[in-house]
Amino acid sequence: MAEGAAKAPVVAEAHEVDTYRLEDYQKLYKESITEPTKFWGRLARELLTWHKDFQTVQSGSLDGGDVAWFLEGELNASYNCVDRHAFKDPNRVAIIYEADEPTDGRTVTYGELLREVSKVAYVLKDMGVRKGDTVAIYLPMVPEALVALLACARIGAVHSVVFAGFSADSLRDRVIDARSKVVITSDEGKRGGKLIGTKKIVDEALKQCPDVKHTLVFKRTGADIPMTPGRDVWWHEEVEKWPAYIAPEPMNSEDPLFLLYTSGSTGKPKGMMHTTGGYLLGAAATGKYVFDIHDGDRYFCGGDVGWITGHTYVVYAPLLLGVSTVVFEGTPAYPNFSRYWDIIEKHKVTQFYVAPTALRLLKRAGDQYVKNEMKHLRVLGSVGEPIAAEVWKWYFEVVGKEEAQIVDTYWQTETGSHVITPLAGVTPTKPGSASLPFFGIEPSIIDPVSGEEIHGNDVEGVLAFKQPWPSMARTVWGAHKRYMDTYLNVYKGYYFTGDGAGRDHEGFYWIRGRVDDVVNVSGHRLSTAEIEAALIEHDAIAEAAVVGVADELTGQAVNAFVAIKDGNDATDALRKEFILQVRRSIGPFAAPKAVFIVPDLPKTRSGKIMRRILRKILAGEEDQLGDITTLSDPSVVEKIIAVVHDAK
Ligand code: 6R9
Repeated sequence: MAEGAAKAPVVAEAHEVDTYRLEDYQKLYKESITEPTKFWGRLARELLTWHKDFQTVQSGSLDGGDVAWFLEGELNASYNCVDRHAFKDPNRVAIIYEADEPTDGRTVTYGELLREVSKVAYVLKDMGVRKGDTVAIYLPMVPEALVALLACARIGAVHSVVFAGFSADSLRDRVIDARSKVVITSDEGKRGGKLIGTKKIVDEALKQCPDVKHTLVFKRTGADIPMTPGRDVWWHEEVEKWPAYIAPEPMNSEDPLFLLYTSGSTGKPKGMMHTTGGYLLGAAATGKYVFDIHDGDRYFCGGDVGWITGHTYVVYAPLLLGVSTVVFEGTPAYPNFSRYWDIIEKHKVTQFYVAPTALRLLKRAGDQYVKNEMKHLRVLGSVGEPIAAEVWKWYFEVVGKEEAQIVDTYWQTETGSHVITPLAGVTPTKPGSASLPFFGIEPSIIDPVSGEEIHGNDVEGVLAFKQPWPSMARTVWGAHKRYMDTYLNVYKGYYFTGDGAGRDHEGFYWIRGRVDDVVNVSGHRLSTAEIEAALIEHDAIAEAAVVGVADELTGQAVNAFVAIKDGNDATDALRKEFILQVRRSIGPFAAPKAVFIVPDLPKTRSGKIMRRILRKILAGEEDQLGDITTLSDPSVVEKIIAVVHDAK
């Protein structure tokens, strides 16, 4: 179906689905649900190269939490992403590096990538990294970030990327939880014309990580930075020592490929574990069918390698399919608001993938920045948060000139790859709907009150999946019970997404957003509990409650309510300190947009904070607070309303 795909009509208003164009999808989808073994077995052999073929396509169940795919099969992720393309065509461009300064970029061919990955793999081995060990990666968006991931995969090490916007404390927690003994980083980063002290943050974090024996430091800017003797070594000096080819380690399909920490409703971030065969298949299959990736394409995903979008759609999907992937170090606003469009024009980009938050910013900046023709664009993807209909239309009309297909892709760190999404050129689209399930995904809408599945169309509830799929995360690192309790024990026999959703009269899905205490700021997933924990580390804070509020630019914004200890005054200086506390503890992207210092928080008699009341007050719906008589002190509500009004 991806071959010679017919352009699907764009449906601005709900109307009857054109069944003819959907026929291929529907046939394959049906097979993927009724005969998953046949479907995925075929695709796994078509899209991946196996060192040893598998016998058992799938075993285990959602119920048991023991899902496994392609059991006896052996393969290597770096072989699949690099070697097989390098052998065929070493001069093909693998990475198009767009540096922060538009003039500083370069390209890396598949042949060069193989050499660099092999050398770094040797360096890691020399540092004592063995199959199954985790390696922490704290790097900006440079080609070496991809090299680092693939070098780990080559020797069977498990990469654990930490987004380089995270604070020293967050990095420390992740290094300790994953028990990483090696950290790969850079001297500095460069983003939007500003320098970031990457290595400084690592040094700070490692003060409390005695088990880290080695750090490998990529020289990005050449800044004068301290190197700890015996621990820190330079990337460029180490790679010179080793040969340009090392054989890839054959890995079992179910061996872990990586950990990626994500926020949930409870305090501590979870290290989601993805395995090799199933994850790679999800990446390759969605790259092929959703993005319609073909040989010779130049593909650009604006996500950061520190998040799942960067893992699956900057690194794995495009490289598995042997095309060129753009690695963009900068921001959409530097040197001006045309940056994305200039990159697309310059490299004749065929697929572009970004979060709605960036689109909102660029739409607001004005259409005059989108002067480029961008005539090679075929697919425009959206990810990370719901895309409002007017932003969707702007993307389609102004960026895509009504020629490119919009794919609003819904998925999660836990799902590994797209789960509800249109297939470019195949699925008719409705602005604001992620449309239909990807192959192998059997969505269910569940009534959160009764816990029962709601059948039929025109229904609302929470979103769950009824069947295991290859790229689902297998566990939370070192905490399988937490994995079961968060995803598989909520509704027995289902995977629970944590999102609310509706299924319309044509069976299209509309994602409504999180139903737990997760907020989505600029497509970044944050836990309110985690931000609250950061706030109460401050000496002056007695209690804190964090809620997400709708924000025109960032989708949601973090607002914090804090009760301060006696002897402190509610000053602007103190509010600033609280914001700084969150920046230091988690990272700048988690900083509250507003901090309200209140005499007390609305709590039930059992002490549970009623965040619902805070949300209503912020939304100006003070007349719809519902029953507040269950509060231990209903009079706090008036006082909180007064504080919020004063601030506005
Ligand atoms: C890929 C990614 C996952 C959460 C998810 C949902 C939200 C992602 C979306 C979307 C509406 C879309 N989300 N894609 N909501 N429409 N197309 O973002 O992973 O960081 O784990 O976040 O993001 O709420 O549950 P992750």
